[in-house]
Amino acid sequence: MPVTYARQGRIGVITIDNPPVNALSQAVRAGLLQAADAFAADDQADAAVILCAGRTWVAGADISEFGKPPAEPFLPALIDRIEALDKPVVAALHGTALGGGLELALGAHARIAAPATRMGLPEVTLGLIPGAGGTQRLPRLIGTQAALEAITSARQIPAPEALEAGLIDRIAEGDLTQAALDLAHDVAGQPPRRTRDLPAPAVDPAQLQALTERLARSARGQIAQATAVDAVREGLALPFAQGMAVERAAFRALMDSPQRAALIHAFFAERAVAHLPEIQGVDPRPLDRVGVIGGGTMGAGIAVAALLAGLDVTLIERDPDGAQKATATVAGLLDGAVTRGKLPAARRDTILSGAFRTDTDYAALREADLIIEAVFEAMEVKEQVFAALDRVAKPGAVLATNTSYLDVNRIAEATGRPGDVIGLHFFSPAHVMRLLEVVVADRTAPDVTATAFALARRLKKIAVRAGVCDGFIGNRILSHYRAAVDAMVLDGASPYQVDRALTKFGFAMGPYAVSDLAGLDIGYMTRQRKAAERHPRDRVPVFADRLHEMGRLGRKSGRGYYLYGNGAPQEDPELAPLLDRVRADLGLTPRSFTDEEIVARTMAAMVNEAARTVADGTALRPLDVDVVMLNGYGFPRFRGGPMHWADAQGLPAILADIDRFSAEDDHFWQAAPLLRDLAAQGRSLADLNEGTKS
Ligand code: T1G
Repeated sequence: MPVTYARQGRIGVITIDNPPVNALSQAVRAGLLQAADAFAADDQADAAVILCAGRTWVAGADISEFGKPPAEPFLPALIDRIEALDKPVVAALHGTALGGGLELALGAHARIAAPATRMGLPEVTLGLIPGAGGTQRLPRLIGTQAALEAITSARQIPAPEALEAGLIDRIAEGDLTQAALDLAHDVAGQPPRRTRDLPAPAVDPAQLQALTERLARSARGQIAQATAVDAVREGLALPFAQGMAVERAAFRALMDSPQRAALIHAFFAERAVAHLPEIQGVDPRPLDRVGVIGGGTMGAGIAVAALLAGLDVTLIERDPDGAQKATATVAGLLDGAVTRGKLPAARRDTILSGAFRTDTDYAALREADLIIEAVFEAMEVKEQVFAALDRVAKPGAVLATNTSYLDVNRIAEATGRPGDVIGLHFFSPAHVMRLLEVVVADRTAPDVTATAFALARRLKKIAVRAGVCDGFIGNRILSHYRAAVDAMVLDGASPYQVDRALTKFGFAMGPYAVSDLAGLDIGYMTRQRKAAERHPRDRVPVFADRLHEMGRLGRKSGRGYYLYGNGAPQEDPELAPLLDRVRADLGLTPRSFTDEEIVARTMAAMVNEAARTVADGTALRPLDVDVVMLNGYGFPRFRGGPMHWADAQGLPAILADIDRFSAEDDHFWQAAPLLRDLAAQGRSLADLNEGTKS
């Protein structure tokens, strides 16, 4: 039974026990209804406490039920039943009281929280709005503006702030259950304070307008946030019951939206990626002492990510000067974390005086459990590093390379312990980006893979398993759809139009702005590296080579595709004539592209190469590709990732696009057999995500 009712003295105790997060499944809702009725009928109980077993108060509705036929009792009605009781009910919060869990607490007559409790209404992150009274009760407790800020930001509110705002009545000193019982005793015999009966707070149209304008930028393309603002504004102007009807109608409409399906797919996919058969039941190796080789941007970022996770880090540089520079970089990144309020200053000081050290001798890595190499991206250099590590590292140490494309099998062969070697492809900045591609080589031992996933959990990153190939999952797909957009520019499209079309589609940045950010020399070196294997029909973005030769490297040189001054990047009037000259030299007659065609070609190329990565096992499932593209490449989250998006478009439609484009270039545009097979069988890419809840 996930919900029980008992009595301690004259206080009823309702306990929810539904691991792992006490989600409000149908069984929990039914159990709560029965417990509320039992309490109401218990004339020995003057008040009641609702509390949760396990690590957290209710963390929300049961997301795995979404998309299925709704089952009674519905949450709003259950909360109304509890609120309507004529004896007071106290909610005792701990852990993360989120979504429907917080809404349940708002229906209680008093709320007490353990000091470390965090609470919030994160529904907009799932493409929804609070659907069980949050838009109508929360403003009544903390005011319209504060409620809307909480709902549209989905942020978690710490208990002290919640107390200050009036969201909770007490912070428990000592044992939460006892403190909740004490509060119940204090309110017993008093008329229950029903949130619904509190006066609806004022709504300031100017504040709402300002919030709406902010959301148009911060939540560009998403519908849930604006819907929440409307539900609060319209609902608060009506009596409570009618306000609830406004909320319910808006909630149900969002429940049927593609954005809700996409965002919930993303939620479960980001958890499913760690469910790998090959590491089920496999214990990871120890992780406490980490060695990092190379103190450049990536090495320092990796070191800081490990330090922030409480790990001990020894960073190796070639000479004292390099070690000094690395220390300064690490200290600077930690200072940034302090400035952003992510790290207490005292913690930074203890890290720098204890958990972090540099050295110039590999011998300092003798005790390291895991060593991550982040040196220059050249196979010879990597092989030398790993041969040296083989001589120094203790037996069982995990030896990881941060390479972004090199052959991890070959790197492993540079050691006498290939089973201990794995790829850990961090994304820059490594102490911020959540994605970690775990590149499993042919001879990597399963417990080394398990160790990589345990490291990701420690670093609060999302690890995705990738096979060995040029570019693994993300960069391989990126280079393919980048070729599609470059071909459009060769054929007449403006890079600025491409960037605008793709940011309107929802990408955080367009590909040409990304090139300027990364540096045009990166793309230039990649093209040089791949030149030997270039197919005669591969189309080369010679305009990118021209810019590189002109020393226009992007942001770092103040000029790339865009001009960089003090304000926002500016379009460069000299780019169009340069493109015209390149097209003329190639004998190309430029044509125009619509924004729709720019999106269609980009997405068809992305989906096509993504399907190939799934077909050849580089990516385990389509959801692994989605997680990579959402967390490493700015793919719009409200579209769920390229694989989810392709299913939403319908694979036949994607194939029709590819066939249409193939008429112009049947070298680049060759439909992935997996797409053709699935379409022919009437199946979807999601069918390949078997065994997950997305
Ligand atoms: N429903 C179902 N399963 C859930 C769940 C939920 N709400 N939350 C977590 N899980 C599963 C998750 O899939 C994973 O499963 C396991 O629990 C541990 O989660 C009416 C409609 C609570 C902060 O959005 O933010 O209420 O992979 O790995 O890192 O208005 O889970 O082990 O099989 O994330 O410690 C609103 C979502 C729902 C909160 C814990 N609530 N959850 O993080 O563990 S909509 C949310 C989280 C709603 C109402 C509306 C986090 C967490 P598995 P985990 P964690």
